[in-house]
Amino acid sequence: MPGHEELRGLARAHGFELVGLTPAAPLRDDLERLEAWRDAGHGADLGYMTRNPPQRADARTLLPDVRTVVSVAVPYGAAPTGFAHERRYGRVARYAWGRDYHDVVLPRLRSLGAALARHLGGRASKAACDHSPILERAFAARAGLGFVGKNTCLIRPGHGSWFLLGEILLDVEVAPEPPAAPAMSAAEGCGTCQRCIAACPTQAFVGPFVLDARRCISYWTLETLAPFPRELRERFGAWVFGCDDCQTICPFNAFDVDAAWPELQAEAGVGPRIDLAATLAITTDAAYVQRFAGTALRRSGRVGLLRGAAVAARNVGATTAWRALEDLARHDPAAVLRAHALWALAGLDAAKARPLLERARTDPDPMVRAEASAA
Ligand code: B12
Ligand code: SF4
Ligand code: SF4
Repeated sequence: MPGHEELRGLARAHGFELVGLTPAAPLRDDLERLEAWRDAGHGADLGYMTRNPPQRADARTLLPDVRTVVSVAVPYGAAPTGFAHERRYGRVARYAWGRDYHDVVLPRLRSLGAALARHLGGRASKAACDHSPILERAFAARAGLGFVGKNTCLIRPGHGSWFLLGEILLDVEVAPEPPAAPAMSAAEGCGTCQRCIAACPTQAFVGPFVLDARRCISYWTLETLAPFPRELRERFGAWVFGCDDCQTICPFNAFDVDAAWPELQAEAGVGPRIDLAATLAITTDAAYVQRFAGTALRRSGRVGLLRGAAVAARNVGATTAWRALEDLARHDPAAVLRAHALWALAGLDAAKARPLLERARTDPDPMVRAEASAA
């Protein structure tokens, strides 16, 4: 059986520099935490993680004969602390600047999985990244890749948290590697720091290590097509896709890290910002797919992204987007877009928006009528 150095060499040859492995025994403490999170309603409608917690804490859900979980961390590059919206741009979280990471990470993981299985004499391997129902941070922490911070992100001292996680499940046992340094516990890692909790613009942390997705900008902009809660909208600032605020503030992220692969660099995708007027002028799904093909933004769909772009337009004072917002408010078939466009127009210029708001009082959709009344 090859040694750990040989396994690392194989991983490196596939582009994975940060690798750890752990026996596949189910996660116990993490299962309790996941259940508590679900029971408190913090998981919102993220059904695939909350439906059956014991399965999420047990890698056998994905590969019945699993014996070893190999975790990888893929740096996507550090995000800057500031953002120049110039009253016209919406902000994209760092992990989504380049090509869609699911498309980039999974094929390499599968190919590494096949190579590892071959070398170790296994029969099967399974690759997972993000969408699989498995607690990726918890397995990665147990594999020694880092510790879970109070912002709930996996942090690796010396690297920060600007990385994605992926796993390869193997049906062969690999003796655990002796740790290079003693693993840092969550309490040791963060110490008395609480910066991320204070920095969250929507106060999404109910306490250290506990995030309520129902208040998180990342959840609202990525995971649901529902209307944004009115009381949170102004706090979304310029964010249109994800949010990095609880990571940029973290002292472990106080230095520059490069993206591991060219596909994850800004030049390969949409980069740090999108023009709000141009985005809000996208009227068909086909035009949307063409604009955002190959990037993670494609996953929100036209309605999901334009809803956030309307809110950002008001928050940054993007009067350049007035025309596009007016068109959405008048004609868009999606009620959620008509409603969010009205909210944006009312905030940009209440007097000028009045005729549109009056008109919307007879809109066929109750959500739009309610928005017009509230404005
Ligand atoms: C659902 C989800 C979300 C939700 C909920 C996030 C959350 N914190 O729960 C939303 C949409 C809000 C979200 C946002 C983001 N996400 Co997300 N998300 C997921 C997903 C699919 C499941 C997470 C989950 O199960 N949450 C439930 C909670 C209870 O579990 P958990 O956060 O994983 O925590 C477990 C352990 O870390 C541990 N733990 C928790 N607390 C404590 C406390 C102590 C003391 C200890 C020791 C351990 C511990 O126990 C928990 C298990 O119960 C994972 C992929 C996956 N399949 O795992 C990606 C994932 C966690 N997301 C990721 C990313 C990149 C993000 C964003 C940075 C994207 C962005 N820029 O907008 C933000 C970060 C927001 C944040 N602070 O978490 C990465 C994280 C990489 C990293 N370095 O940690 C993952 C792993 C995807 C990937 N493959 O790379 N995400
Ligand atoms: S991603 Fe943004 S909104 Fe969500 S917890 Fe972090 S700082 Fe708060
Ligand atoms: S900001 Fe402070 S408390 Fe939050 S994760 Fe980083 S070190 Fe931990």
